[in-house]
Amino acid sequence: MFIDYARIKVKGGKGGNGCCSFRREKFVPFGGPNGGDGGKGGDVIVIGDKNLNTLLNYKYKKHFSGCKANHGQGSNKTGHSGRDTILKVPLGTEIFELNQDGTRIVKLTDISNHDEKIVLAKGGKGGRGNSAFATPTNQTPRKVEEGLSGEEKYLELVLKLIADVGLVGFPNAGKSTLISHISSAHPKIADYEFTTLEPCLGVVQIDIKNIFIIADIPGIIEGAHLGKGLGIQFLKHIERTKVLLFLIDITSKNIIKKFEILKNELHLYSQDLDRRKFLIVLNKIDLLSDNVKQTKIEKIKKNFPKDIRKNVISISAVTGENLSELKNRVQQILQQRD
Ligand SMILES: Nc1nc2c(ncn2[C@@H]2O[C@H](COP(=O)(O)OP(=O)(O)OP(=O)(O)O)[C@@H](O)[C@H]2O)c(=O)[nH]1
Ligand SMILES: [Mg+2]
Repeated sequence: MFIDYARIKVKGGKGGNGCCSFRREKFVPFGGPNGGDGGKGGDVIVIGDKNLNTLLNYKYKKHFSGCKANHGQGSNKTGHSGRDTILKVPLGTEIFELNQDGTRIVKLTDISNHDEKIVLAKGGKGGRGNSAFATPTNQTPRKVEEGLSGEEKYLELVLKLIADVGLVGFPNAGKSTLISHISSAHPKIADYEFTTLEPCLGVVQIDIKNIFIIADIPGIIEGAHLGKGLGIQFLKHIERTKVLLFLIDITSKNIIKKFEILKNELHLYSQDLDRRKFLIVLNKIDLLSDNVKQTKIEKIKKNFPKDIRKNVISISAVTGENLSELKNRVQQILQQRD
């Protein structure tokens, strides 16, 4: 199950108490204090894991605590520290600290690398044992400290997948077919709308040195920003991309309008996304007969404003026609300096 949002509570483990003890040995009368300090409570630590792609681990279990530390012991033995609790999250997870009422206070981190980690809630310090309180005037202190409680935080986890290229299009345009042909991904493909219900990433291999990651998301329709269809909730997964591919079925009516609708839905979601580099990919050219194919493609291209005409490319995700050219053009854009 793909989960891209979770709210959890984290708490560091409690520190161990300091120990009150005195050295008691044969022939050593009045042995001094030897109560050790309590150990430190375990931290709650988040760590990025490239093998994960969902926050499912945080859908049901919501509370995570570091382990309690052991108390100090006689003979100046410090208690064992509590074990840390490790929370693994997929790359692209943003973590916000929340007030108790659920409003955001601050962004704590944005985990984008494998093994990247930060402490979310520190474990409590151990209390000092009585040997720490011995002074020249009080050589038999009975004072000890209690271990401190760990930090406690309410957190929001938001996953925004990390990909280089995002696929945007109406349902049925062939987005999943395309990603399954050019990458390692195998999403469900079917001849009905909203086949794709959750985002999917695929790795596209250009050559030995060059790869890029492409994201397939559920289809967008007019009014998606108002919640129509599956809404625009999935657009966050293409927010971090560098290039967008607007995929449009070449046999559909009013292609320019379709492109404008898609652009507008993106614009209403985020102006930043609206400014992203893009290609307009006309798909399903295998459905056009050979004698009209080229003229139709040229005619459609001409209908686009001059400045974006050069961004139009036509392909067939099913037969593979022009897919190498598409991959190369994407790669060229990715290599451009911003
Ligand atoms: N003839 C032809 N059919 C295609 C092509 N690409 C996709 N299709 C068909 O179009 C239908 C929809 O394909 P999908 O890849 O599921 O479309 P999608 O854009 O992912 O759709 P949603 O997940 O609903 O948004 C399927 O029946 C595909 O076989 C193409 O290049 N040529
Ligand atoms: Mg799909």
